[in-house]
Amino acid sequence: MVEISDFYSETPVQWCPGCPNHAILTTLKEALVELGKHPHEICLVSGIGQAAKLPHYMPCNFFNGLHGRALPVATAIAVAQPNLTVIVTTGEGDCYGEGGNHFIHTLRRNPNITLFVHNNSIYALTKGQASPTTPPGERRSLNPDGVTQPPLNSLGIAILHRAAFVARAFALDRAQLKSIMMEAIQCRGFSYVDIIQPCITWDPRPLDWFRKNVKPLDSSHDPADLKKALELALLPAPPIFTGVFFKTTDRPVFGDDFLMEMGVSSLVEPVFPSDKDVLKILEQFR
Ligand SMILES: Cc1ncc(C[n+]2csc(CCOP(=O)(O)OP(=O)(O)O)c2C)c(N)n1
Repeated sequence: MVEISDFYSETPVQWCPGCPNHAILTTLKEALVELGKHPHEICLVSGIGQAAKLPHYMPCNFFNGLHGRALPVATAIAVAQPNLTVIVTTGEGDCYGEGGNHFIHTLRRNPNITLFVHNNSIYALTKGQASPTTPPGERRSLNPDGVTQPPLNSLGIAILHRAAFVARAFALDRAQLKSIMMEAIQCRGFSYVDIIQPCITWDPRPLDWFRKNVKPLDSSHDPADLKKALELALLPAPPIFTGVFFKTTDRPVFGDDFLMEMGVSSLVEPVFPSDKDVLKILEQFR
């Protein structure tokens, strides 16, 4: 049986005390425990940013690469070893800005991976520049007169491309976040969750602004209804709606055909080196 202590890591967490990223980290661990996933069954993939540091704080397999480039790496890992649960953690700058091209093409491909975007509408690691989701009029360090361009409608784009699972959650609603995370991880195909993660250091809006303006979708919403999901995603914010917007199982999963043609279930075998071997490998980098 897997326990929350199996996900304990000694690496000191670098986020500000009180940052909602801590809630996302704890909730992800709880979701994985509840799903019975062991750390060695998981591969976390990230790019660069505060959000992208999350894999450092979990003792799972992980790949931390270039800014914006997590999705193609994750796609390759999922195809090469379909038995791994592949999860991408990223910021909205990393995913919709630097990695915007990969976001779009991953939607087209529909690989069996889960994407969690910590959306704080700010480039937090580099100290407060506007990001692709900063609301118009908001002042950021390089936009002292306020942002003039409209934010990217990432949920709208994902629904339009019929991603397997499209949802938005709120880092401070941990019960809803956990249930959405569990559903996303269990869903086969590309599961995408935009997580509202207010930045307590650089965002001029206080946490209470988010508590007031983030609202769950009406429980009558049917995620199979693409047209309604798109309508909801196109509504002007605030309020910022959370919940499962769209779900479908009718698209082929990227890599399935290829593996079937090759007559194999994975391209690589998992290797479990002993603790002693791992320490020997790590010694080279000290
Ligand atoms: C190619 C490249 N461009 C820019 C940077 C500088 N940079 C590092 S992190 C970052 C912003 C990350 O923002 P986001 O993804 O929103 O994550 P957050 O820090 O807010 O969690 C930027 C611009 C970089 N490292 N590489």
